[in-house]
Amino acid sequence: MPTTPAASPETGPEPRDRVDVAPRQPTAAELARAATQAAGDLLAPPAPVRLADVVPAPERATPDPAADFTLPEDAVIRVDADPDARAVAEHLAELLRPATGYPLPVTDATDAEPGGPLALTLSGTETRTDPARGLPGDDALGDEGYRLDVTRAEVRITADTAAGLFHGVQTLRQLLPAAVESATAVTERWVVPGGTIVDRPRYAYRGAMLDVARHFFPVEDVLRVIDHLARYKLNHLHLHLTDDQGWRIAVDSWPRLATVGGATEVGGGPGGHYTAADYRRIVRHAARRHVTVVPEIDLPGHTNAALVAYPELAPGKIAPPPYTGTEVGFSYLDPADERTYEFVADVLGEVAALTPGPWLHLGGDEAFKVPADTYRGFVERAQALVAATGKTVVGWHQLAPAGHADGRVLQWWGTNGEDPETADAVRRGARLILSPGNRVYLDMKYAPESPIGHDWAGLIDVRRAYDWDPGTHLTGVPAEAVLGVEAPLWTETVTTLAEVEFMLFPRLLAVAELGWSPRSTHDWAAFRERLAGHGPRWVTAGITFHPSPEVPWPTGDGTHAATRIPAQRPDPDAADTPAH
Ligand code: NGO
Repeated sequence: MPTTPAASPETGPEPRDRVDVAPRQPTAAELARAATQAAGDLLAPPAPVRLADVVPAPERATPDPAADFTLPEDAVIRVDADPDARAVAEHLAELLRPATGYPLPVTDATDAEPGGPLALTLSGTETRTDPARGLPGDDALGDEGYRLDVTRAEVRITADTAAGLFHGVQTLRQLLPAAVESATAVTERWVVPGGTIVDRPRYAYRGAMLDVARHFFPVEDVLRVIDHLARYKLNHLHLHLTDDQGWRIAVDSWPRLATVGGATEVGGGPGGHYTAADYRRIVRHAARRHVTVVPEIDLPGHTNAALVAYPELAPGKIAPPPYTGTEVGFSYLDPADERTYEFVADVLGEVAALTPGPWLHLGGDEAFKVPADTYRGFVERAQALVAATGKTVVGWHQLAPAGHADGRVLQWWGTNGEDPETADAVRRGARLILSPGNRVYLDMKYAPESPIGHDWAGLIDVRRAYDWDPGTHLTGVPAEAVLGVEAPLWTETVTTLAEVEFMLFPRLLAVAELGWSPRSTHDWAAFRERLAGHGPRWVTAGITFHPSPEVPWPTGDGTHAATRIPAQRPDPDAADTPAH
């Protein structure tokens, strides 16, 4: 029986509630019912959208109330003759066709035919910067920026890149009435508020993580999560692919990882894994939405599932029993055996070959049973193996004491903003992704009565997730070292897509705004107002969410829903399916 680990100095408080599975989890049906109940109050006809209502807040929005645009039924989408821009135009058409019922053909901007009123234009000025560093010059739109001009005659999105056009399309989507989220045609005046937006991100890295190891989520669920990220201009999906409870990615050279190591999950369910074709599908879907997949192979700890499949990798060469609980820190690969490094090289090589993005995440957290020197030696070899694949290392901040590897990025998940080892690694060249556990760990409960989630890093409702600054969060780390932010969703207590959405929404938007919007726009009172307008959109799109009492959701009678909706939680006595 594994023992409860002691907290390491940099991980903050003892993670007490990780010892047991949450006492009782709501079923998806319960969560959906709770959300729908709340949604009833939100389904009031929403007020007309204003240009400044966008989440994440744009860098600059200049409304022109005299210039509102109404989408005509015969609208045509005009786009430059560039395949990536064309793909964005097709995406826009796919977003608008179901609710409007309009045909919305996509045409080449150079066609002789007179153009339609929706135009996507590549500006042709290459003003890109290194995506990993800072903003472009004052007037440049850069790698992901865009300009949106709405006049009575047309809506035009201009960008230097297809990614910029894509983000502009997400803004346009939010400026249309909430009914645009309907899967079937509705009668509506499709008005876009007039004016101009000029917008670009604060950080190059804006992400969320899905733990598919504690509970396995099928490909379709992952695709939907990618759609959620893309809506709010998040551009990285980190997949936590391996852990004690399951190995989720097929590796040809070590086939039992998936077939044996993948056949378990928390609570004893059947688990599952992605074939190479599944994983490619995820990566392709993400790429089309300008989202980069960051695969994580968690090493050297969190490896029980791998050891079950290949006992030769275990210290003592004895197969451990499969693990379906939620303790951490007990398993590790044998760092003294050369076979371990062959294994690591094979796995990283295959995963890198399947991954078009630049990153490979090595994990590195909570290897409590590996002595510090041995751990450092292991990490340095693993970092070199990542470099040999041509990728750049990302790892949890426990990697900090190891030697610097070119470009390496540490992911901070502590809870107190003080970590001299991480600050030192930054001085030696590391950059940081910020995921403070007490701010953006989306597996934390919203409130004591939240039906699922942990609370070892505290309770996190929307304001707590929003009200901090990634640029100044860690003592001794200069703002330039911050590559961005990421919200991890660990899934010890999360078992279905509805539960995933319940934990993402609305906090995901707080993280999206911290990652994208200039600090000058940071304002809780304004954010909660803008956020409120998204409730009706999620209801229309069928997205489950937590109707936080901190947000003034719109209601039909003009009062704030938050004053009338009690804490929304499923009624445990009303279960129509058995608890897990
Ligand atoms: C920790 C731990 C994970 C847990 C998570 C739960 C990190 C980086 N390692 O975060 O294994 O699932 O907390 O909140």
